[in-house]
Amino acid sequence: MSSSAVRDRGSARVRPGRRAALISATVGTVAAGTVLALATAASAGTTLATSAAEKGRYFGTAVAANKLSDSTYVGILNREFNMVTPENEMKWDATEPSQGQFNYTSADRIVSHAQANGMRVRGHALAWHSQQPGWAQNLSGSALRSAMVNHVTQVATHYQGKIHSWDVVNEAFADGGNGARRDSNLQRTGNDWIEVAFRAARTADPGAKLCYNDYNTDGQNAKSNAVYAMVSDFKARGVPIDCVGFQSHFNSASPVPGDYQANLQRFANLGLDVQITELDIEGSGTAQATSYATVVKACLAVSRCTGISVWGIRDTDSWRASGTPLLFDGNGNKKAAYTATLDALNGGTTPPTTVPPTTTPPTTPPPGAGCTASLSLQTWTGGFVATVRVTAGSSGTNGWAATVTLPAGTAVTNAWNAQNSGTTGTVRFTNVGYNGRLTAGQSTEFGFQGAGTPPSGTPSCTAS
Ligand code: 9MR
Repeated sequence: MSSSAVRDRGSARVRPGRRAALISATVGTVAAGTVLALATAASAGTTLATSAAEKGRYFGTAVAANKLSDSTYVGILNREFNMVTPENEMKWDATEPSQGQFNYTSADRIVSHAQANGMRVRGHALAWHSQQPGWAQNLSGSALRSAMVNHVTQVATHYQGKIHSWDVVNEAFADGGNGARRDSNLQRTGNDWIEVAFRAARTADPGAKLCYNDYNTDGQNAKSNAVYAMVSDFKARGVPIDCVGFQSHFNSASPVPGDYQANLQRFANLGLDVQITELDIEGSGTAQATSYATVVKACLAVSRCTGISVWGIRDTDSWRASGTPLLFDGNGNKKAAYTATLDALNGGTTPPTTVPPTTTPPTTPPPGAGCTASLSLQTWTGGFVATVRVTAGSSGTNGWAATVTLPAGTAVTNAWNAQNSGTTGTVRFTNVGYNGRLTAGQSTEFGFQGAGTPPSGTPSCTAS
């Protein structure tokens, strides 16, 4: 039976909005999660939320508080989604318009609506260079740093226990090819501003998942490599981070990258969740629908991709309305993109990965070999990021060292998941504390960034 037939039958049985009301009335004070589970069971596979829930994921949308009085909008919201992200209402300019004076009116409205309807909330965003109130824009140095920490603490405390995931820091890396941090007043307070924000958020709301969120990081490129390096470093040093958000704003100039799934997977392999946080895809018809299906299938194929949120409900609700990038048209009708998304959620022919690839035996290692290493590169003019995959031979390893020979004039500028001795010529990378011990055939990856010409050839590997 086609999923649209299932959908039609489901709709005929009971209108979803009424079903939600009935369940809420029946269970009364039962926890919100339980309400969600019951609603899921009653409407399996007929809405985005229920289909995603069957795959262990959420399906969310950005919500604008001023649209909660629009009955068409709210009807779709309540029927189709089980996660909401306030589109602008939790940003710094909205929540702290004057220093130390917090205003949660609009954001609270969205949170209340979510709680009343069994939806979870993604908080967005605690620290960001954009949409700062004027007073913060005019601060710098230690005054700005203190104001930022206070803001994170106050807002995360206000919503403590109500937020599934927080975008603690948003868009902190620059576009372009050098993998640098974005210049901003926050960045100028010191490179550690990001980890300081994460630590403050953890203290304020230990139950919320803490995410780093960005755009143009959806495929493997210099920007996503730089985020990857930061997250690796955070994990190695115990900075509290639980998830990475991939905004996934796509159009013809910036389509869904071919390595989208692989990119989600490599972040998941660092031992945290990945989330698709602001999905929209400009276009129409089959092409748009196919792209949506690609994104959904990629998430379903990555076991730690825990949910997908679109950036608005109807095309007319979008920040890019002229690109008609969403799942419902301006009248609230389901588009082809909606059907493709629902079908992809219901398809699930790709089973979730239950074993992270870092522990999956790769192709058979040479018998008796201590370890082998392979190199992959992302390059740009004047620089590169190298990812080295170390695979243990038949005896496993207690530790390993991989040696890479760099061309003259090339230098390592940064390394993660390994310790380098030297930066030029023949550079030896040894394991760090958590990735030296590999069982036979097991792999791990480390990376380094370099200035100059990338290395060629296969790194050598020795095991101890
Ligand atoms: O959708 C948001 C739009 O209403 C605002 O005017 C805009 C202002 O910066 O922010 C939009 O949301 C952005 C989100 O907060 C962060 N990622 C990019 C989104 C689109 O610009």
